Amino acid sequence: MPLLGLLAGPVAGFGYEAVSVTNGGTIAGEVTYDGTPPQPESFPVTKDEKVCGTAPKVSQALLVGPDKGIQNVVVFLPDIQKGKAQEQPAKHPVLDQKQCEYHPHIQIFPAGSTLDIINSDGVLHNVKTEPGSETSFNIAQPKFRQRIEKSFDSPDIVRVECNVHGWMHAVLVVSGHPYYTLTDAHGAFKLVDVPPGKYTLKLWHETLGEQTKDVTVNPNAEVKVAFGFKGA
Ligand SMILES: [Cu+2]
Repeated sequence: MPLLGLLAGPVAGFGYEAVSVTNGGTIAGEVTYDGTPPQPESFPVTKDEKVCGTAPKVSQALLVGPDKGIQNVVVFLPDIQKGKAQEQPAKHPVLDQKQCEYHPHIQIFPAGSTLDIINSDGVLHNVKTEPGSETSFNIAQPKFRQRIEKSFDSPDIVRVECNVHGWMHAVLVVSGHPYYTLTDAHGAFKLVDVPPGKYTLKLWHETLGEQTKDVTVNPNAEVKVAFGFKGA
């Protein structure tokens, strides 16, 4: 609804103000798994084997490295009011369905983006998000429909699944400002150019849940924060 978007003003809104950041600090840290991580779930391919392949699909939901670092944890500052401007990407972000898996499994893009949902497989997929939210939709994407465009106007964390291939899961993180990141393969993260001040730092993981910690960012300094998620 472009008209509504126009009336509501710039998407960069959400109570967030872009300013030039001088003497910004860094929040750096690690997220580790406390205990022995479970083996990733594995799902047999039960249809469309010619395209999906015959090897079982291994869940990407919980990735724990040899050093116990947890990859793909969303790390962000939920309450930040001002900071550097959020850049809109030059190209549409893409969610590709290839060999009956989503690529990438998880991604962050700014609110106001249009996501290109691509069907590279030439089989029927169904792209479904959680019901009951502004970002809820449920679209069949037959083999001849190679691209669907979907706009995401508000910050959110959106789970995507395919009802045709039950193992397919993805996460879209729609950011309201640039202070969002994902942990790397070692569970490490860094948020830079944060205006000095006190913040709540939030973590979100698709199976482990959420955690928060209070952090104080000092000018031109790095604050270190460690998080642990306990195994079930
Ligand atoms: Cu599918």
